[in-house]
Amino acid sequence: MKSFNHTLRVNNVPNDVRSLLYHIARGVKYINFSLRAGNTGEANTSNCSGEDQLKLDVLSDKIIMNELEGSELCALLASEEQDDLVRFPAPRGKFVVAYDPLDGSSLVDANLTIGSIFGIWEGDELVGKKGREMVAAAYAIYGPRVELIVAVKGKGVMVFEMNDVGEFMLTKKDLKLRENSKYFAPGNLRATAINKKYLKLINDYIAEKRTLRYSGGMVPDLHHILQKGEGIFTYPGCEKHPNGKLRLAFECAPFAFIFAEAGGKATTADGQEILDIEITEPHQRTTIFIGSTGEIDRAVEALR
Ligand code: AHM
Repeated sequence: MKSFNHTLRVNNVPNDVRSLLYHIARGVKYINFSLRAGNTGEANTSNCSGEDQLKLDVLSDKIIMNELEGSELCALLASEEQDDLVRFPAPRGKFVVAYDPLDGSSLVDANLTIGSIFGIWEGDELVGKKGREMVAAAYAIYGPRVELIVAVKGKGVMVFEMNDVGEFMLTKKDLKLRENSKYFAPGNLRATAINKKYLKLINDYIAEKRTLRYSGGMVPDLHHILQKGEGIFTYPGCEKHPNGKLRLAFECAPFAFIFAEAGGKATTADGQEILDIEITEPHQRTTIFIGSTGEIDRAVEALR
């Protein structure tokens, strides 16, 4: 039997972490149903980053919020879609969850693959935490198939696929990244207009006849790297946005945790480990280079 719960139990995932992940899996299932229902219109609201929200952004956020609140395991929730943190009154749970309920929502109208991302810490504060202190992280990918990828500290990366009755079943475990790669996923290419070192790095990849894989969705782009076992995703800053676009708590830290469990690496464009950056503000942004270790070292060196 390779059901979600059973797999986590036989891998000695602590009961409370397992139960929290179970609620996340249920939320992912409901988000998938909403996506398939096809209500892709705008909500006529914007989030704290000033981005227009879709009805699906709002609905996905509500689904995850309800699931996590219902778990009675959380002290604090931070959503990419909400300005404020949600704090639960005592007696409260022991976990903090930071999540992006629908990453890549600008791709929804084009019917491209999108995802949800979750980072889990113990405690009752998010500010002051580092990615390295996470106990688990997960992401869901809503493609032709729905998959939930889970990393629990020290237990590697597991892939579950949703079956036709909505259960997540284990399909792969112990995903590992090779040191070098032929794939590259270059985000924020606008930066090459000014940053000639970034332009040279990209031109070098092209000259080396590497394979481009970039969809504009962080979840599918990073999932491609994990599934193939190799690759690099780059998102440096630019003049207007020196820290890039992607958020530390909701996107970069959870992925850095998952990639570290797979033997990969994630740094800023300056070479600082993403897992060592302290969260000073829930919506703070960071540049990110993430993927096969040898590729990250090379890219950081190229931009030095
Ligand atoms: P979102 O918060 O609007 O969903 O944006 C996040 C997405 C990531 O999934 C992706 O890696 C990035 O934005 C792509 O940015 P760009 O449009 O600059 O290529």
